[in-house]
Amino acid sequence: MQGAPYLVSYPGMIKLVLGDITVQKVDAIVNAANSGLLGGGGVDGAIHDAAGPGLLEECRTLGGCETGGAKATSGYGLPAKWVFHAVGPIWKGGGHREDELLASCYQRCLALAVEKDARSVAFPAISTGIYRFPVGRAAAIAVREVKAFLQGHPDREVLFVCFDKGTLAAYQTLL
Ligand code: AR6
Repeated sequence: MQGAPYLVSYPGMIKLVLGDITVQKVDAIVNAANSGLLGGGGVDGAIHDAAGPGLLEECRTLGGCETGGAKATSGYGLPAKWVFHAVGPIWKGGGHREDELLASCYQRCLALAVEKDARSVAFPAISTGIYRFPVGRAAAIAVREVKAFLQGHPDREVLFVCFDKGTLAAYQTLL
């Protein structure tokens, strides 16, 4: 499912990729985790499988993470040096601060990118799978937060890695 990336030059660089986040050659990949940070299904399961058992061992030391937050670990067997484990909100109809909490995930991950000096960061569409956040609405928040970040950090590169064509189309409409 790998495709050639769509490039959008903003102040920095935004790349839109159809494919698997675990194979991306970037400094950091973002995981759509849950508050336990001990693995799960979806992209979380794929990242743990690809990284190997060292990732879960380090996750056990983190003490979980609140919704809207993110914590960093090493990448272990992944091409990426870092994994930023973000905890997106579960969609409950939109009246439970879901937008704000999702925006916070992107902000926290981008702050971790600065802290760890990760020049390139790949995001999955956080919360849009098992957590059922509407894809178009989530993509709009993701693009807004990344563009705001790149204004102040034009030397960075951000990838949106879409696992299916519907998700890709949502980002393409916005970019
Ligand atoms: N690469 C890129 N994107 C992927 C991949 C992959 N290998 N696999 C799935 N996606 P989800 P959530 C896409 O469900 O909604 C877990 O159990 C997927 O198609 O992974 O935030 C956690 O432990 C969708 O577009 O995450 C939590 O309990 C996007 O990644 C819960 O799921 C996010 O889907 C988090 O749910």
